[in-house]
This record gives sequence, C-alpha cells and structure tokens, in this order.
Amino acid sequence: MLLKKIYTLVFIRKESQILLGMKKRGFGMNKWNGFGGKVEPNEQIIDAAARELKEECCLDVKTSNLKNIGHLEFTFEGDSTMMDVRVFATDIFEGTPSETEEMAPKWFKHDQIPYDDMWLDDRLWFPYMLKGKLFYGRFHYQGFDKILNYHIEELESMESFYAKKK
Ligand code: 8DG
Repeated sequence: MLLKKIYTLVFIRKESQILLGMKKRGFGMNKWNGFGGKVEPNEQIIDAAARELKEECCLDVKTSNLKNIGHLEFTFEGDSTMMDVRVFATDIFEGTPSETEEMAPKWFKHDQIPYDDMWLDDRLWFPYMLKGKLFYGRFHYQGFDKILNYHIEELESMESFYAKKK
C-alpha cells in the first residue's frame, strides 16, 4: 500500500517567460523549480498553492486565477510514499518576485530552461506545459538521480482525469 502525500507546484508565466526559483534548503535543494509544498491538514489544495507561492517568492494570486494544468506522481524504490503533485499555472499575479529564505526567483525564457539543474523528470513534462498542454506523468525513481520507469500522457481535461481516477 502506498501512502499518498499531496503537494502543490505553481508556475507563473509572463509573455514568453516562466518564473522558477532556486530552492535554497530542504527537499530539492539547489534545483530550479516552480513554487509549492505540502498541503496542510484541512487545507484546500488550491489554497495551499497560493499560500506556498506567497511564502516562497512573495507573489499574490487569486485562487480563481490558478489553473490546474497537470498531475505528477513520484515514487521511490524502497519507499512506500507516493508524492502526488498538483501542478498549477497562471499569468495573472500581483507583486514582484522576491527572494525568501526558501527560494531565489528568476525569469527564464522558454528556450533557456536550466534542465541540468532541475529534477530529472522535468525535461520530460515541461515541454507539455510550455506548449499549453494538460498532462499526467508518473515517475519511479531509484534515489534522486535515476528514473527507473515513467509514463507521460497529454490529457483532454483535468476534470475527466480526476473523475476517472476516483
Ligand atoms: P518543508 O521544507 O516546509 O518541509 O516542505 P514544503 O515546502 O511543504 O514542501 P517541499 O518538500 O518543498 O515540497 C516539494 C516540492 O517539490 C513541491 O512543490 C513538489 C515539488 N516536486 C517534487 N518532486 C518534483 C519533481 O520531480 N519535479 C518538480 N519540478 N517538482 C517536484 O516533490
């Protein structure tokens, strides 16, 4: 039995750029990533997404402007936890990205995404996101530097994906 833990991951878009943050501590340290983290008990997933964005790079978003664009699942050999990551994006936000204790934000052009300093799986699903496609991906890791197997697919709609998953 896998123990599922739910996480959020938020990407801010501006014209042809995407905002990433260099993670300064904890899980995924020294990797560029979107903003997000664990959903707290009794917290709505979408509220957790907006909260983590604010905590990690000081930007404000209305939850009604956050679009669920993908679903990622990560498992690790020898570990009974599944990380269930809900991916959101928006180009409607308030504020200026600022560095916090957790993340140092920076805008990247689509053809300059720093894949070599990101999670290995990101280069496999970022292309879906950058083209505006909805996606589902699952990745089984050995340690943090090797993907043993994976599956990615484009989705028609997130609603029908979650309806089928139930
Ligand atoms: P904490 O440090 O306060 O304990 O944790 P947190 O801020 O609540 O959560 P976290 O451990 O920082 O959350 C992990 C984040 O990393 C979350 O946004 C999901 C995301 N994430 C993974 N795996 C991968 C991956 O392979 N690729 C990408 N792009 N993001 C990932 O957990």
